[in-house]
Amino acid sequence: MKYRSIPSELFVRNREKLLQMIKPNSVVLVCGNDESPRSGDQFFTYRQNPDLFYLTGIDQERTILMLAPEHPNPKYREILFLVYGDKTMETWYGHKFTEEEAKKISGAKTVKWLSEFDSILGDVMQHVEFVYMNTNENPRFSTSVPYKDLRFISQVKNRFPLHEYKRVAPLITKLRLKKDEKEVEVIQNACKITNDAFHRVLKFMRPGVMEYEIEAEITHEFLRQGASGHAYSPIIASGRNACILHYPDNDKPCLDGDLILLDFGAEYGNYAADTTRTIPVNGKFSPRQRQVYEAVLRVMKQAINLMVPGKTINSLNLEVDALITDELVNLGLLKAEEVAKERKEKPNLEREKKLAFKYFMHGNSHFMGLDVHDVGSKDTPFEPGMLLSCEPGIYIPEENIGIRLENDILITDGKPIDLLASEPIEPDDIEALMRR
Ligand SMILES: [Mn+2]
Repeated sequence: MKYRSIPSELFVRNREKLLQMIKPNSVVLVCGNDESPRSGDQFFTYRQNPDLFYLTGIDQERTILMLAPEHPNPKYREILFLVYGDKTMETWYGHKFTEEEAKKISGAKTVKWLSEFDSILGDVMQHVEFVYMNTNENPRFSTSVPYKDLRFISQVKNRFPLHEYKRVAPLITKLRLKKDEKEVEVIQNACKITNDAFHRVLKFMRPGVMEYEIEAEITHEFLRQGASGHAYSPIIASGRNACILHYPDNDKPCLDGDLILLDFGAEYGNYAADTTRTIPVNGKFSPRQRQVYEAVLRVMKQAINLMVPGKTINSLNLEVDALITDELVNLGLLKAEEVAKERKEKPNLEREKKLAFKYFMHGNSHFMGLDVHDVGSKDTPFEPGMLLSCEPGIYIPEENIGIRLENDILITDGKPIDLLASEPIEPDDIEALMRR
């Protein structure tokens, strides 16, 4: 692994918490991802299923976790099934975990090879009534490709059609939403690496460089610090491209006088950081750019303080819309009378129909964790330990301006904690760092 090992106590604790949520007479079966085909004989870089990782810490393909806490044989109560690394396989593809290594990482009591899975499953199913299995219930996820969980479910169900099947996803979602201290430490490191990459960009930036050269600078810093890479495809969007929210190209030259929006984050130990900064290509904001920038920054500072227990993403969005709307009036983009009319006559208007939506057309926050857009819904009430982005923006394509600022905020009982608080954001600081 490129990252410092995570203490196995985290994964032991996660499994204990999950077992407290299941019915008696149950088995839990959670599988890891298999390799994803790329082209020819190649696979995409491996990425573990976040739920399997959350419960085991095992970063290896095709791993299966089986929890049957009431099984009469204590050795069958908690089993990790792993790919067996034989000589030929290890010669070509490298090391696979040994039994001892897998126990050390996960704290699991029993480790077996996948070749034994079918026969042990046959035994365990004799003793249980309920079978908890996993699917990806992330509300943002939809695919027509039958992924590993679905194939695993049909394999088990074909063999044991009369057991009662249950969803484990809502239970794991509940757990993943609230971060353990150990998780926060890992995320903090992902944020530190991301911040370092931003400093690198501030030194590198000048008119004429290509957007992909900036992407390369960021990637360089990520990899040299043990990150597995980007937590998502980085958005390096100069000038008007910044108004394309998920701009994927990163292939244009950065022009003197333009702003450049950078939305990027390191993935470290499978945890994501997620930041956005918008900086002047030539190192100095024009008066208008600075005016819009300061408006977004004011909103961000206020929005962070609104991120307290009891709020939801939906309720926070409405509050941030109001802040943005006031700024849009000050910037001369909306008329005060029209805003006053909207507020008075249509106080419950949906976001998409509001005046402000023309210039701020995305949400302010998403949950974060093992996925950059992590589990949890827009109506999940915030609780201490939850981690969310805070990312207001103002986009004015007709002025070639798109500004978004984004930090990662940990909800607490008191004041929210900004995990990216030390990443430069004040316009004077940005200009000073770019001068050097
Ligand atoms: Mn984000």
